[in-house]
Amino acid sequence: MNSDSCIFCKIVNKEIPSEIVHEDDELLAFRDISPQAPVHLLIIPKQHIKSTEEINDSNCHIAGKIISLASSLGRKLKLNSYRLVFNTNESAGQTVFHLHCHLLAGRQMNWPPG
Ligand code: DGP
Repeated sequence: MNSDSCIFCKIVNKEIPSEIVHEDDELLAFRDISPQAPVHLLIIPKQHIKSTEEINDSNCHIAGKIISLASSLGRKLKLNSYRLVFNTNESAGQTVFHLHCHLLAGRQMNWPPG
């Protein structure tokens, strides 16, 4: 899927509405349309990166920024526990092929996740 048909690129470009909780030059964070926990945010780069498979030495700063933003949102929302998830490819549950970090909180999380 290229960026023209990518649903998260459309959210970045405000062609599709979303409940945005943070925006800066490089990142967008918004509420998941199908929440799996009381707090379920998606943190994405504005740049179209397909998945963690496309993270490399030249763009890995974005992964650090995503985790830093998750930490900042955790403090802002006063979350004392949360889970960060990057699904990579279909068997792992990836359905949208634009890199995203799920931030899940507000309920007991099980491990292993299944
Ligand atoms: P994954 O399965 O890891 O690829 O997660 C994709 C998530 O994206 C899934 O939890 C549902 C969410 N999602 C899909 N389409 C939309 C949308 O149009 N708006 C919002 N806010 N979330 C979406």
